[in-house]
Amino acid sequence: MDIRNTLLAFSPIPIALALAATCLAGEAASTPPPVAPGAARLVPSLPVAGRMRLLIDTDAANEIDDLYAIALVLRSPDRFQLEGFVATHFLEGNTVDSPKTIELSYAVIKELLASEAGGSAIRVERGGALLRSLSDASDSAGARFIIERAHAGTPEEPLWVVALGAASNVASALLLDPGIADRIRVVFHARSEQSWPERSEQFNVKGDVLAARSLLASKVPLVWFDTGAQLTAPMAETERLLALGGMPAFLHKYRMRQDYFRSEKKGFFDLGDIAWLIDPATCVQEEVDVPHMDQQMRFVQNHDLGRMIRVYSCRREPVWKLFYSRMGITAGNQGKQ
Ligand SMILES: [Ca+2]
Repeated sequence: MDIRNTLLAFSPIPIALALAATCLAGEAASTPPPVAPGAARLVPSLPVAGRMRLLIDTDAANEIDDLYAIALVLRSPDRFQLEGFVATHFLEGNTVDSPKTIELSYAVIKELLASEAGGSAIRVERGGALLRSLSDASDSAGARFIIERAHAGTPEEPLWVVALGAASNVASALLLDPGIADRIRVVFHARSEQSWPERSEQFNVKGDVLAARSLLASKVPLVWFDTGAQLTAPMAETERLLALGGMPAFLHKYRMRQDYFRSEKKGFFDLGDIAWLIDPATCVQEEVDVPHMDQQMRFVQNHDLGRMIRVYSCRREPVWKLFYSRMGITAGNQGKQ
């Protein structure tokens, strides 16, 4: 069903705001951008240098891109102080079997971590089911883990929560303890750049629409990561990981598990989120008003939810160059050891 034409009545971003969209790459963390009038919502800004406290919420068993994203985190201790992972559910067709798919994600996260020295010691918690309403949290060990690690920091040293699957756990954490909103920054992988600003069409959003809506309506500083399809990788490129052994080899071998993973046109979407956190110049971003969303995943712009960062394009070559260099492949070492 093509409903885009029916959505043209929704107001696009005003031209003045579009012209004022700001590229924040390299912005000093000490000077956060202004918040829209009447909305006490901080616009996230990446620290220019140094480490970020990071927690990854992932539906790792659903796809292959989560694993490449996690690997980049594990090989970037200069940038990330990794607090751990939450395993998240995912859609199968049009339904979500939360207990089953959370367990699948948990197992794949543990399998990947076991391939990397020291990885098995990293904490992994299980997330919860879908939200039952916009204000009804789904309590879980994963949501409590997010709350715990949020309180371990301060507004000046926030926890960055990257949701690479449905937003159930981070939305629930915010509902269970709204006091964490100023102690976390949320990056939500909601890749749907072709249909912005009319609607989202994305798998993670569809996986828990109430959670995505709750996240938008919350006060949490938010990055709407709206891209990543550009991050394709021919088999011949990732095949170079085999010679490195360990986790890099695991990543390429994982591509053999499904025909879909082997496709030359396969996007490694979630890799973009992590590359952006390390080097925002690998992607392109803007600052926009936070929209509301209805249950049909259509955006409704009332200009009353403050501002957020929207990352809307990734540059393929710099992202993969960053990834391969962190895995141990450089121009002079093409994975041959
Ligand atoms: Ca994912």
